[in-house]
Amino acid sequence: MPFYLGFDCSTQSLTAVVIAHDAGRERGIVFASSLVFDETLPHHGTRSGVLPQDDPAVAVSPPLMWVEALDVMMERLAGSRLDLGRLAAISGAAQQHGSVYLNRSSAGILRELDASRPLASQVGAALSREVAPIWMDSSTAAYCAEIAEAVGGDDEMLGHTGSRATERFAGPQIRKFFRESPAAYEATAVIHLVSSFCASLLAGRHAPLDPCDASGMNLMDLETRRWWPPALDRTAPGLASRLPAIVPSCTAIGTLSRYWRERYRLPPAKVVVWSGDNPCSLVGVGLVREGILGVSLGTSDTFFGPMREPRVDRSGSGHVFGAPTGDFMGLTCARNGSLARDRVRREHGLDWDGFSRALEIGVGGSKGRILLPWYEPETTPRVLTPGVRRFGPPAEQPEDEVRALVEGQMMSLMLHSQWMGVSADRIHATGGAASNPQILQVLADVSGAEVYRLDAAHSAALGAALCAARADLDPEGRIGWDEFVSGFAEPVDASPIRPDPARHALYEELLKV
Ligand code: ADP
Ligand code: XUL
Repeated sequence: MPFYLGFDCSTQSLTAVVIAHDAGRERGIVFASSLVFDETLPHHGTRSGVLPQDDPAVAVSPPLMWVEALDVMMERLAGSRLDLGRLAAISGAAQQHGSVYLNRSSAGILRELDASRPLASQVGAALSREVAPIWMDSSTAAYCAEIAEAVGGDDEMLGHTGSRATERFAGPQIRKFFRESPAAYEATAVIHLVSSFCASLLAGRHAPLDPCDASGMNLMDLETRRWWPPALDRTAPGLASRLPAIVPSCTAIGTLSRYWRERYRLPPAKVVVWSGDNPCSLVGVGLVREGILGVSLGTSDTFFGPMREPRVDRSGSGHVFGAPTGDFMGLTCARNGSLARDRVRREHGLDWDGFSRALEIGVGGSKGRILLPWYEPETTPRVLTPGVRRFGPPAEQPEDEVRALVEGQMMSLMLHSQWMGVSADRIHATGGAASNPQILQVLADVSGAEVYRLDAAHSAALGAALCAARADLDPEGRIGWDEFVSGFAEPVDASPIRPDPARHALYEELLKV
């Protein structure tokens, strides 16, 4: 049976998942491994995957860290007991919105990668910018305003691209780079997202984007799934020639380049277009048609669901992206997710067990306390001036603070997802914090929905592996997605975490606050 490899190059870590899939009944995960950037590659100097900055609005990461991580992970795979001769196709998911800038020699460098030398030692010469602005960056508000005005207003931008001009999206980031570093922009030949950058490393040539990730740039027309010329023209001169092509999700774009085949004795597997982590998670948690919603409690907290037709968020904080199934997805993303929980946990000297116990002891509704943990500028709702906001009486015990925090996060996610217009009675939860049943109980109580936990660590990488399999086994899309993902994207526990009706009623009241 063939193997399919899916990566997830996220903010804090790189994950690889290999599945066995032959479109029949025999299927399963045969390998999974993660590396945390700060721990495995400390010489890049990142904290939680991001380079420390004085300005809280700026968030950048070193692309060479992702390059090196791919090399380390392939070495791990090659050293595993897997029969990699069966590897038929590879795809990946990556944190969305981050942009990588390459110079004119990059095409030649990618083509000629030398298998006897580490990848990062060769790819450095292909970059026209040492750092990549990532999704946590909120430094482009002025450029968002310029672009929105030039295309005819935020509604116009929203109607065409699925999002109003958004600080972390690649378009405004590209405008900032063009305006503040014109010479470096001039020296840039190709601008990738993290997804297409990683795919290029595998294929040994500049890889295209898929519509799901391209819709996180404020540059693509959602309806046509092509670049939208008015946005391109108003973002930066000569941008059209610097962007990759857009090809349908789950399509093969090349074969594994000589570098990987010689260095790790891998077969000439198909390289399949990569996508964003959220679109891949959609598939990885089994949300292939409307009706169920997903929550990913990773570095960011995101709430998402499939949509047949794009319904945009007129209030401006939600997004519509393409979905790997060819439909659409709605998404709300809160930046102060796991890192905020981590921070409150540490401030009270708790480990995760202690944090969970605090949630258990604390009173539902926290006696009217709400904590909105905007330690960093927040994406949803849009808050450019960071700072924690508190409502209700001051906390007396650590558990008051912990409950007020998690409740505040979950209520905010629900409130700012109402625009999707879907009432969920079932939520699939994933991401690092989904391993915590007490956090999921708060989610169930706030939303009133049954919460099913999915394999916490691997949903995006699994979704990517499923896209790789789809490209190889069923490129025409004859098999329904439900059937294609069944057996993989299944809840970990047979029974869900159920909402408590009394607490749900309490949160309905608190939501008004
Ligand atoms: P990403 O993919 O965005 O890098 P992950 O989905 O891997 O992030 O989630 C990582 C986060 O999971 C960590 O920042 C940590 O705060 C959180 N986490 C890990 N274990 C627990 C736990 N038991 N309870 C709550 N949060 C947890
Ligand atoms: C979504 C978003 C984040 C990143 C990081 O819009 O910014 O979820 O994809 O994982």
